[in-house]
Amino acid sequence: MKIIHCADIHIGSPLTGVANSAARRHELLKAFEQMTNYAYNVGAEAVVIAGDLLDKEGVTSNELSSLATAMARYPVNYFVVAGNHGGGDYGRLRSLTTPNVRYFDGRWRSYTLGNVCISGMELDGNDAEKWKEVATDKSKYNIVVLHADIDSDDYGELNTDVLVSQQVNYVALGHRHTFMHKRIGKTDFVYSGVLEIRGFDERQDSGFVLIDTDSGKIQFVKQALRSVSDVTVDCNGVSDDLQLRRKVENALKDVDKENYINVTLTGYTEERVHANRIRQDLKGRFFALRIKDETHIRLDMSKLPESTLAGRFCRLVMQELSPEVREDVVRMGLSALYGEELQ
Ligand SMILES: [Mn+2]
Repeated sequence: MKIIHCADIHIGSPLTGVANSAARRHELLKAFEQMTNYAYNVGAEAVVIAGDLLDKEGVTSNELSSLATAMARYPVNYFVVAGNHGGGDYGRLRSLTTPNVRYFDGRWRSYTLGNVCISGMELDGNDAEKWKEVATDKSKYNIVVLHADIDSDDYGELNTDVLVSQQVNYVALGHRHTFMHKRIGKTDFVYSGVLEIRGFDERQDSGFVLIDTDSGKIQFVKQALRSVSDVTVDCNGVSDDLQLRRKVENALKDVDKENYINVTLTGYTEERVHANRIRQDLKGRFFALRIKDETHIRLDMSKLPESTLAGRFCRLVMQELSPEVREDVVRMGLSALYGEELQ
């Protein structure tokens, strides 16, 4: 039997600080819908969702209804653990979903689908007691669905010893946002990671896991509407902002404009350059663009005569300050002297 494991979808996330946040928020739903299409097309009988299907709060009725619509479309079973972001919104979701969607609660529950037994519960402060009553069926392939951290009890106790000794085959985990697979004894502990990244800070592959319970094969399936593209631009020898822009444009020629483009400027420039101006020039050409300036200035004293204020300032800095702080002081000092905005 084929089963899909996903988690950390965070529908309704406010995406504060993320470029095009409203469009992106809708794309989280699209990513979910795409996963349900995949599940049906690959012949999966169930999708287990190991927590954080919804974000903390503020999920709209439209989003909840959209989830219910996506899950009602095909004859596929869904098993949902809410996780540490659980709350009132799951009650609202529950009232909208069809009977093929089942929710775990504070006690162990098991569902049997053919030769597969799917168990799970919501972890809370009383986990030690609950771990005495793990529900599995040793005659079947056992999947346990939990939202927890494998290395700490901050989000509830994940008792790996009990799961291994109960010969659970697959532990479907949520909470960590990156795919991770760890085998202990004969038990596979797996984090699916996020279904879709939420912005620049998530640079890992997004997707879900396809489990084949007959062969025991576990496969991470990449799925991404957008991802982060890292581009490093070597700015050695650059003498002005137009040269810099040309370099950056050249480096971005082949990137997917629909991705999050993360540019880092490196090297020694001959003059101070202004990343913020390049950012302004390129505005609107990409779904989201970030430019980080890590260049250094090769300070050429012959271009800074002692007769000028800038020249005297730079000489003073070179004499008086340690190499570690010189560069920042020169950068800010010259900006101030030239009447520019400090960056
Ligand atoms: Mn999460």
